[in-house]
Amino acid sequence: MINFFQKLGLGLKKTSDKISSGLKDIAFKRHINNDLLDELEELLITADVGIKASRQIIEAFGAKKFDKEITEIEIKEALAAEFTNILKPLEASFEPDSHCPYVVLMVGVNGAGKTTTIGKLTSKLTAKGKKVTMIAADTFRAAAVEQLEAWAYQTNAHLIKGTPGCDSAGLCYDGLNEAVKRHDDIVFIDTAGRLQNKTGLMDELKKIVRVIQKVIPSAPHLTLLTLDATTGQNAIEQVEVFKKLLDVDGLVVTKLDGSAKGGILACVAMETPTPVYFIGVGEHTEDLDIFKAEDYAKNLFGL
Ligand SMILES: Nc1nc2c(ncn2[C@@H]2O[C@H](COP(=O)(O)OP(=O)(O)OP(=O)(O)O)[C@@H](O)[C@H]2O)c(=O)[nH]1
Ligand SMILES: [Mg+2]
Repeated sequence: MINFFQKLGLGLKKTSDKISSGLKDIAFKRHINNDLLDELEELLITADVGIKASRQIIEAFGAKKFDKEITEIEIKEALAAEFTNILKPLEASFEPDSHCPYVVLMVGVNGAGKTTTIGKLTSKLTAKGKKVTMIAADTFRAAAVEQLEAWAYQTNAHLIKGTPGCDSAGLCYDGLNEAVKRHDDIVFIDTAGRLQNKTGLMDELKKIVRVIQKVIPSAPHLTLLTLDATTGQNAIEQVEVFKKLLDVDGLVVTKLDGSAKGGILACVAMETPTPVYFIGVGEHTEDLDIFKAEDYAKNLFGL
């Protein structure tokens, strides 16, 4: 069975292939001069690394390697090292402590991967003996509740669901009280997907936060914003809008498999630095893992 590093490599292959074929065209056995640095910067921009991050990476690279003759593999290694420096501050560790329960609020736009991420995380946690409750706060769509219910069944988690169309904040209030009584370790609140420009639904999130604080004043202990990596630059706007509304503690970046936009995390680091708790490279439990800057950067450059 392949490990997560290899999966990440396969997932980021579209991006790394793009970078590799671009490098082949421009950089084989050449002296590092200003023209080459410009070409490398453009190549990074086309991989969604973003203008600021691309410039910073190329400046740092140029400062060390200017006027040297360098092979393609050395270029990749040097660029990956600079990329790691940019991404390193985004690393985060998920340590649900003994808040009894530790409450995780999952937010994000439609289809980003919120429910799936909750399912994958729960699967890992219940396997370690943790008691998990999931609250199906997406009360609009029956299919949304069924989807979470399937994960709850599969992972031995407790599910709290309401009647169709019921008030999601009220459901969170009741569900959290129940989880406290059950002495659960962790509660995941699965919210409905909401586009960042729909104010009604966005306000509802604030209401959920106010209501759960009536049960546990320190909750939510972790607010995670799920981003779909295939959305590219629009992800930056999503982070900014959700941050204005909520105390977003960190990100989950999904669908890094099949995305040619693997450079997007560098943009996040430069434009709106936010810790990345997990990355997803597929639909199954083993396709989610913590974010490691160096592994990510190496895979991005096909190393
Ligand atoms: N390839 C791939 N698919 C993923 C990943 N994460 C989630 N998905 C798929 O993306 C689709 C949407 O995921 P959901 O978890 O339902 O997304 P959501 O944010 O809960 O969506 P809404 O509740 O509709 O807002 C599902 O088909 C998932 O299986 C990933 O890392 N890679
Ligand atoms: Mg969902």
